Amino acid sequence: MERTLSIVKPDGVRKGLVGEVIRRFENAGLRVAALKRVALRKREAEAFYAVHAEKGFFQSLTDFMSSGPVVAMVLEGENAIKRTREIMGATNPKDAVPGTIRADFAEEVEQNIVHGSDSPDNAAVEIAFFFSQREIQ
Ligand code: IDP
Ligand code: MG
Repeated sequence: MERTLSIVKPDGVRKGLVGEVIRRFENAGLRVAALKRVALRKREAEAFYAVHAEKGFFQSLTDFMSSGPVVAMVLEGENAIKRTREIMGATNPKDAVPGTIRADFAEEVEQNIVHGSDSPDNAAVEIAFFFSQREIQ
């Protein structure tokens, strides 16, 4: 059993893809252990993506991530981190395998619909960023 943090990004919420994204995770056998809709402030988006602070796209990415509400969730299951990222597809939708969320719904690398943690350590930090212990069942 493993937990990961996924986010339907502001473009996914604007396009009405919250249910579709959750459906794909649930169809793969992942369980939604926590869920919330939240509007990130610019500073919060910068903190969440601090690992990318030196990248050229950091300002644009954090503007985008604070441009509207997101839906954050904790997903639970065997190999949840790897499986969530497989269902999401590659970062750049041009490289993503057809049938993945990013291949099916994203048009460009920045506004790519969905986030998923990339390691157990990052999953723990990212889950704690959005959820308190009592919000995770
Ligand atoms: P990931 O979301 O697949 O883990 P990361 O490399 O961790 O990809 O990048 C975090 C997010 O930053 C991406 O999901 C995407 O929104 C954005 N991003 C990544 N690379 C680029 C880029 O080259 N240009 C613009 N935005 C990017
Ligand atoms: Mg990443």
